[in-house]
Amino acid sequence: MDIPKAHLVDMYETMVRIRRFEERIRELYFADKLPAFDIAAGLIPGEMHLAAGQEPVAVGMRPHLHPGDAITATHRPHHVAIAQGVDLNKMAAEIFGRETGLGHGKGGHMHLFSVEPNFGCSGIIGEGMPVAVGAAMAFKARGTGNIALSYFGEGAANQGAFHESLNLAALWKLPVVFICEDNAYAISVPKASSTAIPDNSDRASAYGIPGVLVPENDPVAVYEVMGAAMDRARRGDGPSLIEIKTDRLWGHFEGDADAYRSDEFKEDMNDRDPLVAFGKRLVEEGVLSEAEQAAIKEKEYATVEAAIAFALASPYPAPEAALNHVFA
Ligand SMILES: Cc1ncc(C[n+]2csc(CCOP(=O)(O)OP(=O)(O)O)c2C)c(N)n1
Repeated sequence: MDIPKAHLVDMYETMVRIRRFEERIRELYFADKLPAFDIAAGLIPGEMHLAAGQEPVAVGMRPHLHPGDAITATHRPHHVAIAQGVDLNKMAAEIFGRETGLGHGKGGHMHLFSVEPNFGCSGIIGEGMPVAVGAAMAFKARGTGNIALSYFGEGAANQGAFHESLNLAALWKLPVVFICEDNAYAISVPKASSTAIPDNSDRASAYGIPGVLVPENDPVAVYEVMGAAMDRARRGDGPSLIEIKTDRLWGHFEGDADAYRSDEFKEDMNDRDPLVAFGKRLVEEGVLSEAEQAAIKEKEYATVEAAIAFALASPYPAPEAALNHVFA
């Protein structure tokens, strides 16, 4: 692997932090919703979309980011937000609906917004793409040298916003990279039932921009492809479209019976868990020993616990603050 060791270690640490965060959110989400699943009950009422398995798509871009770059993500946003370095304490507090959260506890897990770093996401599918185009337009006009990244699912790639965003970004040569996280299912709908071609990256040619397919759910492959696309955008050569074949290890939302995916599909998917695979590869290539990986886990688990403790110790917003920070 012709990649600086510091970048490999950083990607591994970030993958561990993301996975642990998702595991702990999952535990606490269910803690008081069972035995009969009650979506409105508990510490985190409402839906929860977790990204365990999709860590490579998020960490691969991380070493190439510059301060001031903007990212938009989706209703499944935690991995990307963590990889960009969004404050974990404030993010956890937002998920638990607390006053100390990124949005003072009013946005919840699908509506995480941060100014520094510049991150946003939305429960509206396809919403982030035009927003990233707008950010890229501002960067170009101001000559900041920054770029925008837009993450979206393969289901969202069939929205009109996808085509409109690619067209304008290509026409105006904007510094933006579109990243399709293809986890093969949009809720319960397999990609082959919604999309006429197997790879969204092929759609790039319709807009005269590069389209690159990353067939492996592997941080190193993502690192290389994202590095080239981000450099290209930063140089002023315009946008790219990347499609990464990834795996959503858990249900579409927590509580999803996930009966639309066969046992065989799920077994194969779990056998290729990217965190396990990357850990093994780092041992084999002499980058990080098992003992070093165990030490990383201990450190990252403590970071996640501290964020959750911060959130749970924080107050809920006061009822009289209900209309503060509401703009529409
Ligand atoms: C505009 C809009 N239409 C429909 C929905 C309902 N919805 C929520 S998630 C989802 C599927 C998204 O699939 P994909 O884009 O592949 O992302 P994934 O869930 O696989 O990460 C849909 C249709 C929505 N939130 N917004």
